[in-house]
Amino acid sequence: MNHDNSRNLFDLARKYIPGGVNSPVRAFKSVGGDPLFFKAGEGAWLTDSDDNRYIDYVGAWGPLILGHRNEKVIAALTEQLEKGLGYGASTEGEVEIAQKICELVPSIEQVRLVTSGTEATMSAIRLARGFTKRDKVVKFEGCYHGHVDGLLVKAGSGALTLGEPDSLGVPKAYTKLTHVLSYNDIDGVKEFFAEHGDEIACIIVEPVAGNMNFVAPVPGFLETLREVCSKHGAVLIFDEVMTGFRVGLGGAQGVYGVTPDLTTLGKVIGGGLPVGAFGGRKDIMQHIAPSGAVYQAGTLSGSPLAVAAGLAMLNSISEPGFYDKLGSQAEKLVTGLKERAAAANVPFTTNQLGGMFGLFFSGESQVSHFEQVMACNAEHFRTFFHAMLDNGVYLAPSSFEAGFISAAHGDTEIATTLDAAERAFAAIAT
Ligand code: KE4
Repeated sequence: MNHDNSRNLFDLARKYIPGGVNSPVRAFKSVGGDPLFFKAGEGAWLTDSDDNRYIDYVGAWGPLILGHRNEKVIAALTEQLEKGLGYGASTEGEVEIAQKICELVPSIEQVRLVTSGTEATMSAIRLARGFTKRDKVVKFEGCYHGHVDGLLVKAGSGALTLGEPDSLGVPKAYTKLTHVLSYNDIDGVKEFFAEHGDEIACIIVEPVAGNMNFVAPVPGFLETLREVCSKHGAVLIFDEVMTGFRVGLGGAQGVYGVTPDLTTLGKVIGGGLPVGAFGGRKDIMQHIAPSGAVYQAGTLSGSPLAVAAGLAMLNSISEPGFYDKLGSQAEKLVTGLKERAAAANVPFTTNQLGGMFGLFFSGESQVSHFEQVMACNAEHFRTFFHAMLDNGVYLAPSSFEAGFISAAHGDTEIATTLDAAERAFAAIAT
């Protein structure tokens, strides 16, 4: 495949944009080589700047659950464009999407729209601190909640689990208020809360972790988080920016039957445009300005264009059978991949839930902990990633990211992907 235009664009981009990208994961750092520049998407397909075409399993990192340029989303945007781009004032669409979100996610009694997942998680944590009048928060190693200062921490040493800054520019004063526990470590959570529970404002967790590849909660893990938060008066925040409307219509909380106090959303609810949201128990949300004393604001919050796209998407995914079909296509994909890896004698396993999946070059039968993710064969992933790219399949350019399928991924796309995978696994086996 010819990538001259992407390469020339990347050279120019690095002159004007740090690292040549507007978000680090796009730079192909962990897979090597220069990043691709794309110019169009249609259904399950992407076209890059050299007119190469790929079946897309990134889907703009989750939002495009209907595929690129879904006709209903485009129609809704076109209609709104005739009326204007935004007014800096309330619109009927904002009420409609708020009502729709509250109907689809019963734990959300009130919701505030923002313009990114980071803004949603940052605001939810400020709200939890304001509501509980406590400062300390708990997160889990391997979970990512956006580039919120206090959450850019790596697991501290020792039992105190105090967070160490994981980025320059983050004051230690911020991260020492963040405790980092191990995902799926039920006993560790119980021990920590037995000692510190009454100091904790909130737990923030990805109910299905999609930023350490794809790791599902083990039975009892989410239930334990619910128990310790209820017992100690801490707020349980499910960060469903990625899993919301992705793993099921009611999100991960609907799949696992565990009710958080607050939920953060993003990606799918914007239909591909900039939207985030946080919402939950009305007695907590009431503390958000202007009804309460926890300040939060945003110029483009509730943008009519983003709301129009989000509403069209939410209405489409609410149709009966949508997730049955999405999940069965994803299952076909991961089952076929495992079969081809086995045929090539390549150690490989997968996780999958709804329209989200994880690929692991690991001999483990099941990957459920951060340590297992870290032990995967990075070299095999890199070889696989580039072989798939050369065969017209675009996977997330990092072995720590989840994959996403859309309603536009039909049997043809799955079959073409599996043919490419057969060649890619062979490239590893040699
Ligand atoms: P944004 O601020 O990027 O919209 O959302 C942050 C965020 C919050 N919570 C979860 C669970 C998330 O997955 C994210 C962002 N996800 C990444 C993909 N792993 C976005 C891709 C990127 O950083 O470019």
